[in-house]
Amino acid sequence: MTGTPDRSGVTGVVDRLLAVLVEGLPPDLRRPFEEVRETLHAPLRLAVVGRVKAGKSTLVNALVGRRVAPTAAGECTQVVTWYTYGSPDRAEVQLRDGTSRPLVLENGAVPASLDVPVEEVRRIVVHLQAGALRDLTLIDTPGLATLTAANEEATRRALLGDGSSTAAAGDADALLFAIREAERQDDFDFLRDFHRASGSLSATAVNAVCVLTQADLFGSGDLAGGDPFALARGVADRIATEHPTDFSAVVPVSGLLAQTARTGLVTEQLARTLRELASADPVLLQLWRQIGTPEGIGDAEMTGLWEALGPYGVVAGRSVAPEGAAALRTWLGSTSGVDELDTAIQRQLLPRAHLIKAIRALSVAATLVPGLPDHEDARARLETALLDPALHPLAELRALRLLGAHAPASPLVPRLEAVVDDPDGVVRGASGAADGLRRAAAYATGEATRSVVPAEIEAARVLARSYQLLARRVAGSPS
Ligand SMILES: Nc1nc2c(ncn2[C@@H]2O[C@H](COP(=O)(O)OP(=O)(O)O)[C@@H](O)[C@H]2O)c(=O)[nH]1
Ligand SMILES: [Mg+2]
Repeated sequence: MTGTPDRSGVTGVVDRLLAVLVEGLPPDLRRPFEEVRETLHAPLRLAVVGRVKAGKSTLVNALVGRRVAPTAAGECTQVVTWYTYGSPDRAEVQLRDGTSRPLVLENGAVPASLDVPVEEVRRIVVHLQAGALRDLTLIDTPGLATLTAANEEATRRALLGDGSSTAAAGDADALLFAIREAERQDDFDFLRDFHRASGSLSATAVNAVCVLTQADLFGSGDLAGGDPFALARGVADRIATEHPTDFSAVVPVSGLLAQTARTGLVTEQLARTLRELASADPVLLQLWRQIGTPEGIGDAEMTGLWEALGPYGVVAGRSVAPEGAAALRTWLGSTSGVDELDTAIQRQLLPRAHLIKAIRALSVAATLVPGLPDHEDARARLETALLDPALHPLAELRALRLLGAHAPASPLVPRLEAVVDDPDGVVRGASGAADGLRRAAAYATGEATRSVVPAEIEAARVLARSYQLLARRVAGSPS
């Protein structure tokens, strides 16, 4: 994944503001501000949330490109775990008392159980030299509605903060919502609870993507009911229609197939085994545990194949297997939906990472300011700073969020998205550059008077200012 540099200047402005606010203060008052300043320059923290066994850890492995998170049929992610870029590969357990101790990875993976009581653990941090983590820190969670209260509590604290002011906005910048079809109604109850509990961090189309997990298992388990991915797509489209304001995208994904594709499990040997099943009857294939493996294939081989690919992957993958392991990997990446999920993350979350982080930093700062000795002065400085034109992209993102909530079909949505995500492209596309941008500003101002929807009026005003600021930038630049 490639990061998008912050060309807007927002990060710098917020960073300087936070530094100025605590000038001359004692270290204990400065520390929380300094912590939040660091987050401005760190990769986006993307938390995977959802019910236990939704397939979160499997998805994390697929996105990281390694089988590093423990996955199991039972509940096994016990504590919140951060996967972050770093070299050499190593892990540590951070305890609630502020200390930390090294954690030995077992065959490159986080052990499924720890030698410390989970209540004492704040989080595990795993540093990996994995390209996918250069722009993202992935946070795996035990999941809400877990079997044990302690695990659920850990998830809530990680996402929603533990009540202390620094953690008030929680640890995550953005969310992947993992929803499993089999528990659909429950999952939406969960989403509602999450919204209620998370306040400012609620999932919105600006910072959340929904993943419909285990897409390979949709429909009837025997594959007689049709293509599970097509069924999953139908459900995903319906969720997207029903929740336009919650998610910027709803993507059906088979974490299992994605994990297999991306963690080196697709070998030529696996492709060969699959090829040998070419003529087997799909229905009998799925009964192999009861009636035995097809001729020439051992139990262990078949078990390995089944664990890596599941029934759909085995049956459908046979047509690709003759082309070899590389083709099978490509097919799995695309069929599993993980390529599409990557695209959603890269197009919808990463380009906005600096804005999402800045908004979060400012809201944390706002909660910290009342605790400062000179808080009247600090508040005034914070409010003045918010008027800086360099922070206009934050107003754009807020307007986009509002528009998403109240007028998702507005023609202003794509235009706001363009100024948020690709201001340079907007400048290039404006015929006559500065003049073109000024005309666009005038048009947007007109829209503000034509519309009767408050969110749209606000968006049009914000957009007019965006074009004006871009026009000023173009007119003022030397070229
Ligand atoms: N067939 C299939 N099984 C999956 C998929 N994702 C996860 N699983 C299985 O579901 C179980 C729970 O997965 P896990 O990732 O540990 O769930 P978590 O509790 O949400 O982290 C494991 O046995 C996985 O192998 C998937 O996409 N397809
Ligand atoms: Mg897990």
